[in-house]
Amino acid sequence: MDAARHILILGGDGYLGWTAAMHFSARGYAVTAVDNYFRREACRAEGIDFLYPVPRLPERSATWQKLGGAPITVVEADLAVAANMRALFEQEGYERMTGARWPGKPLAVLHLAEQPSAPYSLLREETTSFTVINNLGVTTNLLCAVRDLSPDSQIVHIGTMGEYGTPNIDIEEGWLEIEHKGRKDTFLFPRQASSVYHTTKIMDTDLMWYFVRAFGLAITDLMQGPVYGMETVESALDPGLLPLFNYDDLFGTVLNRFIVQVVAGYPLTIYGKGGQTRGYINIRDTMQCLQVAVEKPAKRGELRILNQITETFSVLDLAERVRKAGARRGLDVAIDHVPNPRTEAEEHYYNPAYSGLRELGVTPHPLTDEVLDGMLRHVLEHKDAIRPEIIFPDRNVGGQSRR
Ligand code: USQ
Repeated sequence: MDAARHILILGGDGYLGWTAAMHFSARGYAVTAVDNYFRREACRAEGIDFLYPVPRLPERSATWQKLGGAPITVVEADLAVAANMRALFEQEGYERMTGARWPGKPLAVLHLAEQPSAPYSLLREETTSFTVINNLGVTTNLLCAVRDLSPDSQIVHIGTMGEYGTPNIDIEEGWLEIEHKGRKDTFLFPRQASSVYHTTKIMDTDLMWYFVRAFGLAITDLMQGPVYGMETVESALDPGLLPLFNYDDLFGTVLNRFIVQVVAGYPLTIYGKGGQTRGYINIRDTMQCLQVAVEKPAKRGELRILNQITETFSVLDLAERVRKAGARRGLDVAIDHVPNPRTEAEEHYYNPAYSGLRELGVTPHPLTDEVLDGMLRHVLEHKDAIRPEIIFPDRNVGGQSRR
């Protein structure tokens, strides 16, 4: 195995992590996927099912190999425990944990091992504190392990556009030049998150920026908007390779939820006025972005920040697009404005820059009618499994009460 091409994926069981594992494996990289199954456990504890059953990593890895893929090494470990993180970067520890041969120091570490949900981070004290401790703990453990054991490994972190919030000025890609009393300097773009989850991502960026300045690490922070879709070239090969897919109010992202709602005949749940505008991205484009970040790396001593979105929509625009896509298949659904369970601006200015990844070679795939129809087709196959009661249960996730 070529040591220079080892990719370590932290959070390898997740929606993006498993999809990335196959993406890099198919392109000749030796992939190690690490996860503690937090998302599965949290969903079970909250009474949430995925849209379809998703086998655990060893089974998915076996399916991938049966279809001709190279072995994806699987590690089940909690990376908030520093010793587990460090073991991944040393031959003896790696071989003990995986039972597989050491593929060498990683060329890149994809850091996706975080609690990813804004509403879950505000559900109750326990989930708030878990989000902070887990997300910052994993990031800190990773930064220390790379600094001490593998400083040439590039870190590619999935950040979030939500770090910037919805400011009344144009959003730049990570940095802003400020002129103050006749002097100029460049700073991280002002951040103002709308949840504890998004705040942990701001804190990740601050930690990474310190480790870059102090220890010369090479880090790319990809500020991603809500992702949609489930099909990539690899996941289309077998139903057992599809990523986990949530449509509940905690872990489901808005477009994936709306598609399921149309199929279930459930009125589309627009939170509040629906003017909330975000940058969206197809899961296929997320894979391209991760690949260019790895293959055109940040330099040692650089924190490179790129905004990872394809186009912007308001929630209302999205609902209208999905409603029309459903109508073309004879699925008629109403659009409902429900009281917003979150604290966020419902009408605001939004103009982010996002040319950096295109300049590095990403070819964006916009949200076309064909893409929407492809998602509907997939979800229709699981229509009978949809549980309408998990779409919009009565719970407060950070805003005013619904009643
Ligand atoms: N929304 C609705 N109705 C719904 C669900 C969501 O109107 O049924 C609204 C939300 O209030 C929000 C927008 O749609 O204004 C996006 O919500 P979301 O749940 O799709 O996305 P968000 O909570 O922001 O988080 C997701 C991912 C997170 C990622 C983030 C990128 O879960 O990991 O960081 O998207 S961003 O939104 O740019 O911060």
